[in-house]
Order: sequence, then C-alpha cells, then structure tokens
Amino acid sequence: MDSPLKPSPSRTRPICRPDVPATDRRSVVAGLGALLAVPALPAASQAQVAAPAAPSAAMPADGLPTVLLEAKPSLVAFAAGQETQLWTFGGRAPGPEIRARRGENFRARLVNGIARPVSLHWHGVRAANEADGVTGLTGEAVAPGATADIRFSPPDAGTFIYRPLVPGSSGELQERGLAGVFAVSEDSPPAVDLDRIVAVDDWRLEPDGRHAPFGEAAERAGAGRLGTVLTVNGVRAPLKIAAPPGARIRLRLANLCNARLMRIRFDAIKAYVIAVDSQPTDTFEPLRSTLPFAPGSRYDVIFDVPAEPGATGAVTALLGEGLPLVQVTAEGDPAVTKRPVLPPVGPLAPNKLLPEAIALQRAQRGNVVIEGGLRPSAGAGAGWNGDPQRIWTINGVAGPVSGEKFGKPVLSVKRGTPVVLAMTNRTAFPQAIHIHGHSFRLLHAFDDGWEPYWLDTMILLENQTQRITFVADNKGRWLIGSTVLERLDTGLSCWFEVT
Ligand SMILES: [Cu+2]
Repeated sequence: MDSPLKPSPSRTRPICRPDVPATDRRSVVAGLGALLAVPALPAASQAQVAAPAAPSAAMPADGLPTVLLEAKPSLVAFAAGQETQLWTFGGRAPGPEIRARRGENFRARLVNGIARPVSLHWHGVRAANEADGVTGLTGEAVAPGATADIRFSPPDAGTFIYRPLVPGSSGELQERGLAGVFAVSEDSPPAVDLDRIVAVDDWRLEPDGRHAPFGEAAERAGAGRLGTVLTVNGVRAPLKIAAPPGARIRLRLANLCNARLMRIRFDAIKAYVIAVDSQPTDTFEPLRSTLPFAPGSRYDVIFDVPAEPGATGAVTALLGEGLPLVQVTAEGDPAVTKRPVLPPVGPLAPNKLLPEAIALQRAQRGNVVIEGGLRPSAGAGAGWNGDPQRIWTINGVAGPVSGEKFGKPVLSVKRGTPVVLAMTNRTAFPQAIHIHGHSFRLLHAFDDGWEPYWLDTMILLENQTQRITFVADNKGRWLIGSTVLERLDTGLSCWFEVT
C-alpha cells in the first residue's frame, strides 16, 4: 500500500433489522445506475419476489441474543425487467444488519436452505477459533437442510463482515448474495445523529439479470469477478441520505465485493476516519480525501453535514469517471435546533486489548510469497500451470480447493509470541490479503516503526514485499487468504497455528 492512510445511537441488544428503511429504499429508486460502465440499465428498487422467510427452526428461548440467518434462494430485481436469482440471508442481500455489544455473548442461528454447504465467517472479529467459520480449518460447513448455532463474544467494537468461507465455493456463495455487515458498538460510542452501514457490493450480471457464468478460469486467474452493477445496501448506488444541516453522521463503510479493489473519495464533506478494519485509530483526514478500499476492508468515518440547506456531499468510488456510493443532502431544520452543539470529532478510546508495543527482536518470522495467476508475459516468475483448480500458490503450494484438507501451517507459534510476516506479491495483480483472528501493523521498511493504524486486510501491490507484525494471542488455526474470493477458491490461502 502506498501509505495511503495518513494520520493527522443508543446501544441496543443485538437485533436484526432491515438494511434500508423503506423510505430510503424509495428515495434510491432514481439512482445513477447508468453510470456503471457495463450494461446501462434503468434503475429500480429491490423487488423481493420470494415468499417471506418463515424461520424453519424454532428460536432458542434461553435469553441469549440470537440472530436468525436463513440462507435461502431469493429473486431480486436490481433493475426493472431484470431478475436475479440470489442466495440470501433472510431474503435480502446484503443480509440483515446485525448489531451487537462488545464483550457480550451473541449467537447466530444458521439455517441452510440452499443446496450447497455454507459456513459463517466473521471477518475481522478476533473471536475464538471455533467461531471463525473456515470450512476444513476451524470446523465443517453446515450441510444443506441443516442448522447450526454459532456463539461468540466479540472482543472488539467496530464494523465487521459476515459471510460463508468454504474454500472452492466462497466466491459463488458471496456473489449470489450471502454476506452482511456486523456492527459491534463501543462501550461509549461517539455522539452522532445517524449511524449508517454502507455495504458496497458489485454484481456481474448478464443483460437479462442472470449471473454471468461462475467458475471461469480467466476470471479466477485474472482480476477476479468484477461486477457490472454496483449496489449499496442491496440497492443500486448511490445510497441517498437526507439529513439536517450540521447533522453528524457516522458511516460504516464495508467492501462486500468479490474482487473489486477501488479507491473512494469524500467530496464536499470533511470526513474523519475513526476506525480502520474495525480498530480505533488516531482520527485523521484521508490524504487527498481518498482511501484505498479492498474487498473485505472497512472504515468508520464521521463527518458533519454541510450547514447550508440544500448543500450536498458524496462518497465516490473512483471507478471510471467516478461513481457516487453515498449522496448526502442537507435538508430541514439545522441539527443544533434539536440537540446541543457537539464537540469536534475526536478519536475513539484506544482498544486496550491490542499491544502498545511489540518486541520485534524476539519475533518469530515467516514468509508468505504469493505466486500464480495470469502472467502478462511468459517466464515472469512461477506462474499458473493451467490447472483450473490450482491457479494461485503461497510458498509454492496451492491452498485447499473444494473439500481438500489443509496442508502444513506456514508458521506455528506459542500463544503470546510476536510474529513478523514478510508478505511478497510475485503476481501481475495487486493482492488483497486477510489475516484471520488477529489485527496487525504494517511495518516501515527497516522495521523502525509502523503505520499508525491496525489492519486485518491489506493491499500488496505487484512485486511488493511488506512486513506485518502482530502478537499471536489467539489460539487456534488461522487462515491467511485472499479477499478476492475467486483467488481464495483456487489456491490463494495458507494458515498459521497458535498453540
Ligand atoms: Cu475474515
């Protein structure tokens, strides 16, 4: 990463709620769908054709906050005249917004109503290993027709993603709609007038709305499945937010795309980043108002709506000539007529569970070398040998695909050990890499400092090596994998062990 991050509601029990209130859904109908490069189609609201979900499993009555996530086929129209057969959690994609409280026990009941095995991975959550949902590594997938309860207590506050992680089919499961955002509130959340999840996703559709074919080798060996339709919270972008002048808004931006690595820019709003990949950071305004936004990445930002009625601002994806993801309009009576003036935006309380320092001199070191995929020219490093199942490797070995066992770990360390991993990208593409169960620091070139934020998902440019460090403080078997899911499914994963 080219050092792109430069420093400078009332709490509720976990609940499920629709991702877009009905009023917003209507207001988004006249979206800017035609701006996307590929097929220019009229925008339309999300029509839910499938019958409403009837929980097929009785909900437990023991008082533990429980969310029902029923994977099932659902017909959705992203545009008039188009119908897309999705697999959804509960009838919509993304699945329900799940809100929970830090440190409180939480349960998800997964009911698998589709014909494929499904798991639930809680992306970014440093929970116990058995809740991590990596099929074949931390547990087994839930078979079609079966039900499973996943319980954990989220140790950190922040914005997370939930989705299946089944090597070999993760890409198709997520692309068909099985993903959502999990928001865990801080012990003392910052005062805001509006706290909104912004789940960005793209879909690769044929002109009639059907999914483009899955599993094509060129897609898997190339940039991954780049969508033709861009949505926010399940509706064509942009998400429109009308808020009182001067209102303070927290956006929880999450990239749910299978493969789309983009940059986002804040236009006419002064956005402060308060958390990166869920973890609090020194509040900063992004350099040139832009942030890199890889699949699996999250940012929590806070800004004040412009004070002049009618003024607008936007969060724009820098794709083509720029695609607005969120449009904010100042409307109605100024926010200060309803509440006291708020203090300037400040940092969240630091996460005391993360170390202030890491003893690099006693770190156990490992290498993660990524190779494979399409090569622009022959002979440029170890490439792809043509096996459509095994396109990518780490340290020369393809990770498991469809039902295979995981091989040896790249590193095995005792709990509490500082770790430094040298991550090298010897492919012709930027790589988005995710470390499970841990948040890490990006080290400076000579290990003489680190970037002032924590990550769990990083971007490695072509021919780049970056060293990361963390304390391996979470016992178990943890995946290191691509968040470009077509690559994860064709070998781009490995794992490390904390004993
Ligand atoms: Cu993850």
